[in-house]
Amino acid sequence: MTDSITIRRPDDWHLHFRDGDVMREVVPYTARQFARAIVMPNLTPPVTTTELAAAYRDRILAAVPAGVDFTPLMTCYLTDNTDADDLARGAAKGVFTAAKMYPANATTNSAAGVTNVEKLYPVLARMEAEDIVLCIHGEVTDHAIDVFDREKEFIDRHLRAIAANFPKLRVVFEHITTSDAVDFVMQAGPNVAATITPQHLHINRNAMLVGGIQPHNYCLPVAKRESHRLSLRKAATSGSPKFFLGTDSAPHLRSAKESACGCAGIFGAPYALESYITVFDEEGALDRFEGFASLHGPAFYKLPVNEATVTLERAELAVPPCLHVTGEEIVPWHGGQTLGWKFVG
Ligand code: OTD
Ligand code: ZN
Ligand code: ZN
Repeated sequence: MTDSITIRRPDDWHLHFRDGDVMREVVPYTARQFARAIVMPNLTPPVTTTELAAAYRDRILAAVPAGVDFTPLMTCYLTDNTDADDLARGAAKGVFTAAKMYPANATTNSAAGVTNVEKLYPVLARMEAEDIVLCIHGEVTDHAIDVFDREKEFIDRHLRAIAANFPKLRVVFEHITTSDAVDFVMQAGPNVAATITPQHLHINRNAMLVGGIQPHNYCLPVAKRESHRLSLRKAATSGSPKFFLGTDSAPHLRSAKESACGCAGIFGAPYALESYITVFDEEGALDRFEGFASLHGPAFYKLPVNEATVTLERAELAVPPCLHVTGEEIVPWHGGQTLGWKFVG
């Protein structure tokens, strides 16, 4: 039995840091385990310009603990009014690593997202020409569509067309939750990839709805039925370079989650690697963990792999039931559970 594993230092290809005091307190959790992270731009107001992204990047860098090597990779929040020239300039200057498309109102702080995907086509054409990565929250927001079907519907209504119209555009289908998404990504060209969160590998929708409502298992896109979870586990542990790590860590205080209208989002950053490696261990795929965590993402983003390494050991890890951010309680992913792997450093 493998009791210890050392891999190149991983990156988190989908993450929410927020801003201000919360950001300052959550950055160290990510910087402890990851060398880089794709930072989502869904602040209020959203990060829509090179100038806003550069300033946000500086605030994040100021929150990285001394002596820790961590690089935030910034994204541009696409809207109906995105200035493609500014996006291209920001990408050329190295401020933007990608641009993020949210259908308006698909998830937390996405009200300024695009109201019509096709209207964004001129911007997508420019991104294809400049080789800028497009990250997509792939769910339709049509109220007539059942929340459990919104990802599949997005593929059928929009994603197939985007892939067909922009055959060279690099697209990351973020936080996929269905076998439909796995199938779509598998049959698409090498320019289409996906991130997978730890929660969607661990839980199905029962974890949210059985035995009382479980707000700490609620995130968007919502967890689906078991067959989808199994398909995600197969994809993540398959060794295919099309799938890589993206926690979608999205911190909300306990009070905001345990509410009559609880916020969507799971704070996965603190024990992210322990969570993912548990899945690879259960699937007998520890030899494929490094690819998913540390190699496939850089290859897709055309960035160098990290030179440093991290080690995880087989050991009991009691995840605290709650942590504190800005003096308030926040429940981490796996809070109160015991895991069988520990991040050593
Ligand atoms: N999902 N919560 C958030 C974002 C993600 O769709 C996402 O990327 C958030 O709180 O920012 C969530 O459930
Ligand atoms: Zn999203
Ligand atoms: Zn997210």
